[in-house]
Amino acid sequence: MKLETLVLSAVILFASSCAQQKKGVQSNDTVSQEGAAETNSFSNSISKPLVNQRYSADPSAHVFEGKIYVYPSHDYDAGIPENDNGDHFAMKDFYIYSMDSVGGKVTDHGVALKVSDIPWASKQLWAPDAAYKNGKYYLYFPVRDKEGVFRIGVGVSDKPQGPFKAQPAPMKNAFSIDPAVFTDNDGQSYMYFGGIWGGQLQKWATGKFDPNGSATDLNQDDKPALTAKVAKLNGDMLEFSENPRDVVIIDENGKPILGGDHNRRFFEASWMHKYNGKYYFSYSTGDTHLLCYATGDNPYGPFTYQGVIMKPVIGWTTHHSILEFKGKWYLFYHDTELSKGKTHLRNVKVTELKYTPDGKIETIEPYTTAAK
Ligand code: FUB
Repeated sequence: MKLETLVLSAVILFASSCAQQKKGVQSNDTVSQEGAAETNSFSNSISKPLVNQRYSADPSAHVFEGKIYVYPSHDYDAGIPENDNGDHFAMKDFYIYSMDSVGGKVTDHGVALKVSDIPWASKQLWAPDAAYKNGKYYLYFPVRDKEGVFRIGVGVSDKPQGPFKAQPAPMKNAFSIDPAVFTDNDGQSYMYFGGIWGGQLQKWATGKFDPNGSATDLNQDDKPALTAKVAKLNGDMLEFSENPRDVVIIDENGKPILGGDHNRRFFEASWMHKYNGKYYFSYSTGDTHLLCYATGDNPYGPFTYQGVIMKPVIGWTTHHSILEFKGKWYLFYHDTELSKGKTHLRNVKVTELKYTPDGKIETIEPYTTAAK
């Protein structure tokens, strides 16, 4: 085991033992500041939580009307024990935030959409994204339908902060979790989506939902890994105009990344951005907790694996977005600083992202190595 892995494991163990020892920590979405002194595992975080009044995760950031709008999940404690299926992520609504500048005041716009307002949904409102076209704003969200299958829906609003009115049915041919919408310079929008394990992508391996499909991935370590999906959106932004395609990530030899390559294979949290004419597909590796990226020449790929954007944060999940604002690039991400290490109670953060002259992204360490 590498020294950095040992150090990180020790930090995670310390953080979760603090969380377990702690009495009377928040029981729902109210963030307790009590006991902050014992959280020195986070004292070397490179950035502070953006939102302190409630938990927030999976931040999708966009510039709308000259401001940065952040569309996160809203974590709360439903009292559901942690499992590999992600049942403890039981979110039921979205709150949206905006800011005039990174580091400036964060405006809380309140509730933008609730599970109870989505006619076909049952539970688990997971990571959203947003887009703009022709005077309307669109909020894309994954949620389980009444049969427990994750599908992707869309809500519409006149304002970036909502409230959003959900369409009466999920988007056709959209499934699994973590929608991310990218609009290219020609105005065409694409949705990237999917996530394995609790995100159920492996249950769609045949193109149809198989309730008896594998609980994790394809269980074929020597075969190409499951991929995220991408599809063009219609002009009305409410449906796809084509069947979803595979987002293939290849290695330096042009071969697809294999299912057993857990440090590089796609798990969840797709994001697409463009830098100097190249398409950067980024994602989480899930059980190895890395944010990675791969580059290509067009929105469909294939994308060649390039490296790690961010090393593991404290907390199981890692999920991000990448945004250019006033000439600088930023990584929005989350960790579990406010809950002192509880996997399902996360908080959104932001830090600057830098490129090397050859277009590589410099790897970010979320905690500095200097102790206290
Ligand atoms: O927030 C619930 C799930 O956790 C998201 O959909 C994943 O990306 C992971 O962050």
